[in-house]
Amino acid sequence: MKALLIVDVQNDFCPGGALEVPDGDQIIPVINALSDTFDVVIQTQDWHPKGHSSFASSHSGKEPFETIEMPYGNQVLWPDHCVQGSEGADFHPELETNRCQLIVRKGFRKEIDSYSAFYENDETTTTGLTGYLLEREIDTLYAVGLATDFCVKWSVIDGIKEGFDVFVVEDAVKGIDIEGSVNQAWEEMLDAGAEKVSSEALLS
Ligand code: VGL
Ligand code: ZN
Repeated sequence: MKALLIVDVQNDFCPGGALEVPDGDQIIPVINALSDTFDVVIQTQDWHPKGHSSFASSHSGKEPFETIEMPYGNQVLWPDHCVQGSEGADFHPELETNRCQLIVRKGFRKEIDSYSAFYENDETTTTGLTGYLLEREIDTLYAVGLATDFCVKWSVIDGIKEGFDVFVVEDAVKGIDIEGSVNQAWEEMLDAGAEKVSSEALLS
């Protein structure tokens, strides 16, 4: 059984949002077309409390996109984004969400960021997604959404580590791209065992 995993298609990651991914909204029609063809659709939602430790504003003297050392390792600092209950945290209004069966919220612990749909950035704290997928007898994931170089990448790599077959739909993901991080993300995902696929191949 296969599932479509839609990562973080939220206002703050789309043009005009607090942490906008260039052209992030352009993938939405592709995702909507794909989601019609899947029996299981799962979404993730970045969902941070105010003052989250991944926000540059929580660290004096730090600017967005600088990095700091956290107890669990290196962490990029971000503009405040996807604050719980804010409009920026809402799914983009053009995203078709009615067929979604599960929403995995992540990043809700103040002290740990969480890029992946499976594990927080300490690579130990689970979101519970593996258990859900196993109980629903899902063995194959098709990953789409934002951002290629952060939440998509980590979800894909963790999904493979958890034993799932993972396809990444190349024209249904977009990245932030900090110093070549999108190309690097593709290399890491493919090295980990992900497969690249086009929406055209899936829809035909
Ligand atoms: C994301 C940075 C911070 C993402 C979330 O969805 O890729 N990136 N929080
Ligand atoms: Zn975030």
